[in-house]
Amino acid sequence: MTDTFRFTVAATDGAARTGEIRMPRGVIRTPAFMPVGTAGTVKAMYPEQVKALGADVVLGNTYHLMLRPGAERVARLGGLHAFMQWPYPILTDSGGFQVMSLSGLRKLDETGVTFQSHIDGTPHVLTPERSIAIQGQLGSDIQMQLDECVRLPAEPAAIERAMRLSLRWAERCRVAFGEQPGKALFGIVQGGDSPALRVESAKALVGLDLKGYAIGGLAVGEPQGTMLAMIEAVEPHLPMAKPRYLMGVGTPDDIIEAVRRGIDMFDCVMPTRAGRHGMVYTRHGRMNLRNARFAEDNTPLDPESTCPAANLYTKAYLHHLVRAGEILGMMLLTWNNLSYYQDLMAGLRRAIGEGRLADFIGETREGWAKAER
Ligand code: PRF
Repeated sequence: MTDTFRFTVAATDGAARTGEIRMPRGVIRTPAFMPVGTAGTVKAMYPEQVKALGADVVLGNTYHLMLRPGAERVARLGGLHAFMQWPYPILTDSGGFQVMSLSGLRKLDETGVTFQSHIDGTPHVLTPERSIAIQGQLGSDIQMQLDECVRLPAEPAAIERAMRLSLRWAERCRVAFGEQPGKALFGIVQGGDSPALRVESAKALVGLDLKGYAIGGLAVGEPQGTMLAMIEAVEPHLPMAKPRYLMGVGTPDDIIEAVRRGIDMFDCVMPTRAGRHGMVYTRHGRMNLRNARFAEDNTPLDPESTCPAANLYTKAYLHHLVRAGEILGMMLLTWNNLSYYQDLMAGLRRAIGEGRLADFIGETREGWAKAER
């Protein structure tokens, strides 16, 4: 049986690659940035706007959706794609990471994780099998294994225990997922800041022959250099022919450095969350529009951008909206930020295709250096 989930690398430049993941709901051009749509919405954005910016896939969260409105309800209503009017690919995170960062009272053992809802305190259990069942009810196209992510710095023994538990959970997720043509289960490499544990985790996951591999447990408190060293340790052990996803990363600079080291997929709340807090990303760096120096700045964020949020409204107006707490301020800043991130990814893809990644990175950094701080 031929699978309708297929990844092809079209061009490489050093360790960097550009290609396509084809699946029944669409094509993901890589390297890809996946806007975060935690609760069935990329906050402050219409789905069609997200697509128009060039996003081919959004991320949904098992943790949030199982608590509200509930995975069974989403399934009865036709699945997450129909529910949120996003007919393109959806990747869902498995829940473990969000349990650790959001829920109250939690207990983790071999079986899974028991936790209290951050919404109403009700108790819930997430096992590898249940996480996969929920991701199936949501209709997710790319499902993530349940894993345990430890924040850094951490004791080596704690890192090793979590990595081995995550491996055992990966096997259980693989059994629970079974064969689903057109859909994918991704494993998650753990191992903290230990190159040896990272390599061991990667090799064991590759042995499970999954359709893609994520690197988790990074951007959790360690310096950027440590994160990049972990990517470099793992990358040679991941198959060339399968997509690689760096979870929860990152800043534009993190993304560039990770793409250069062979990463194909990213997700991060940064552009959306920052946009709701007055921060904008532009070709000329990051700016906080709350700053008084924008009060009478009658120029747009970026006249050369194709996004109206960047080329039409003035900084003075955006500053006013942000200061006044207006909803439109959040909408426009989020729109601008996601536009910037998607344009960056398109630029990276084009540069890798043309074998000029180093030049593109240099030009991008020169632009940031012009930041009005
Ligand atoms: N595991 C899962 N989701 C994640 C992470 C992880 O380690 C991270 C770490 N940056 C973000 N999201 N399942």
